[in-house]
Amino acid sequence: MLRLRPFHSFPDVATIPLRLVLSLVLVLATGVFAPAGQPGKPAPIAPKFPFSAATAKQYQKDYADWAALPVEFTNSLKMTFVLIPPGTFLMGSPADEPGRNPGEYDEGPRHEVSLTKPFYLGKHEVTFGQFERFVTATKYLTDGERTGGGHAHDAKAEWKHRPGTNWRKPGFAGPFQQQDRHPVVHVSQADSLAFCRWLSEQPQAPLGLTKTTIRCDLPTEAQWEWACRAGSGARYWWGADEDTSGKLANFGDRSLQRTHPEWPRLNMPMDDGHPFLAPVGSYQANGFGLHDTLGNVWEFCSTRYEIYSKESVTDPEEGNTQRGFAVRGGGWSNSPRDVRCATRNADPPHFCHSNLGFRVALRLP
Ligand SMILES: [Ca+2]
Repeated sequence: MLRLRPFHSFPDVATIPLRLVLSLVLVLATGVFAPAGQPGKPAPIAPKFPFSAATAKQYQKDYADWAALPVEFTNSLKMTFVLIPPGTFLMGSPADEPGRNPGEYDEGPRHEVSLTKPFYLGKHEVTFGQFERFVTATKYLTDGERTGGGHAHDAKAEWKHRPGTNWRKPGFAGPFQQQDRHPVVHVSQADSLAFCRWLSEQPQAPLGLTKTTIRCDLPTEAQWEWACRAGSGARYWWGADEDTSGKLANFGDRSLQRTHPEWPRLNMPMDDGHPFLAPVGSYQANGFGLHDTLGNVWEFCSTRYEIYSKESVTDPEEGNTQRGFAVRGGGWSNSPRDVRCATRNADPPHFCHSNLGFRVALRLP
């Protein structure tokens, strides 16, 4: 497997594969990076959807080898990114999926989406510690801090504007000790994009990928769902059934019920020990190596909510400008029906909530 060390641990020249050197030469000569591929060898063909987690992992490795890109790399903020290869999948849920939402945030029609470009996606949600480094460096004030607070739940699951809550004071209605490895919350979509702009200027990329050739952004909603599913056509990336192990995702569960006995929502049957946020990476990864795509916090996307097309679409980017930005994956407070791969919701660009965060996508040209 081609696997580079992080950029700050510069690899021995003798270990640099020739194709990667050629990529670097291309960058230096043209300022443009493109996966070099193997001369005369076509890119690996994406597996036919749906496919298993093992197939996803193998395809990811094959594509990385072909493109001379690392499957994973870690930047100077200790943010790890994984390569998400291109492919075609069915986005949305079938009409008979249990818990399907046909209302304001319709998941149908299930339709074919092709993503033609590889990209990198954060292996984890952006953490409190990473966001704190951004704020320390830039003196940035989040939307919640500027406007008097975000939204948070009380012990009966009612959420509303709670003055004084912000990314440093999430306002959970129970004991909570903030850790650097918790996902940051109370960050709006605008705050997330500000973090991405700052991150673009940081030394972070492996050899051959520089800030002139990659762009830090949020994933589009289609990129998010393709990456989350990692081949799964089922309700969850691990299959059709709700988790009973407490090892797959941080949802509303017995630990939340124990902390808030009057919590009215249906919770998962397991006890994962985290009534609110869990440190990122506490649960198993999906086939592409991503943690917490489902659960822990909802994640902002770069695109706005839009009613799905009935037709096949390629690299969808546009959304409905009258709607909010897509948020996906569900969070610590949610019921099983609201944390499926196809679950959709949307929020305005300056909205902040104690179960809403983000992960970063790196766009390749
Ligand atoms: Ca939990």
